Amino acid sequence: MQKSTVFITGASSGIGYATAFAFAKEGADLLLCARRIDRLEELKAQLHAQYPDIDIHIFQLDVRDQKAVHQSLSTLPEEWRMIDILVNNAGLSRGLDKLHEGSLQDWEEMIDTNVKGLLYVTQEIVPGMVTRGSGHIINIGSIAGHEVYPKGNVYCASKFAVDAITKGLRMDLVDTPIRVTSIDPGLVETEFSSVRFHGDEEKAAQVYRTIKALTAEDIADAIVWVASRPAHVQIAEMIIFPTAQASAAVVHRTA
Ligand code: NDP
Ligand code: 8X3
Repeated sequence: MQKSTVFITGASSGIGYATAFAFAKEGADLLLCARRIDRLEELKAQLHAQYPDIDIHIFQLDVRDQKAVHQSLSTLPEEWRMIDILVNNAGLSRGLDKLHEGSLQDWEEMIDTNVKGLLYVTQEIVPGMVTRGSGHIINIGSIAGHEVYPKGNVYCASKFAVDAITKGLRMDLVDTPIRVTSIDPGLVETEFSSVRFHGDEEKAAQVYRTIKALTAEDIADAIVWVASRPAHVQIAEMIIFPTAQASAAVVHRTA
């Protein structure tokens, strides 16, 4: 992992943020993007203070904007072009509504970010991996990409799409040394629910009520683990639940 280049999308918060620290600990150089550049600047300063020997390059990017994705990734400084590990993490849910009562804007935001944004980034990065004959793509899917739950409709559809894209990409790269992995968590306490409920913190807190949810660090730990297996070992997918969760909808709450 030492001096590998790891590109993490959506590093300004939650799983992406924790993953930056986890790879920094292993001595990897970090390419980090998100829309909130102020957060990334703060993260970069903290990482540098703790891990002075690694190189970090941050940039502002909305993965929904195909032209911006192409522009920023095709004009990266020379020393940042050889990406060893891509962590396609940028994503979000918006709303928890019956389909017929859902918001068109919420649907478009989820599909544009979770599906199209992931595709745009992947298409920019994978050709270089193919040319070099090495690389690892780690997509952050979800249990929502394996099971639909009530009112999860479009978010679940977007994560089912991530599952299909991961499987398809793995098939398309099977004749190369490139690995493709999906990390599929259940409940992880991040800003995810606050974003889902458009900033309603009370509603967001209810999601993690009386259970010990996973932390972003738990997921980061799994991401570094899959990335650090020997080159011939490809972890295809990993579903990770808190111990109090048994499926998308079965969660044991003590009150
Ligand atoms: P957070 O809300 O804490 O983090 C989401 C990250 O994605 C932020 O850094 C955000 O940055 C970034 N992001 C969102 N939209 C865009 C965009 N258009 N362009 C670039 N970056 C974007 O949530 P999590 O850390 O929990 O979520 C990370 C991933 O994990 C998501 O794909 C989510 O679906 C998945 N996941 C989360 C689970 C959970 O329970 N928390 C469970 C299963 C999967 P910014 O706003 O600055 O752009
Ligand atoms: C996030 C997990 O169950 O809230 O993808 O959809 S869930």
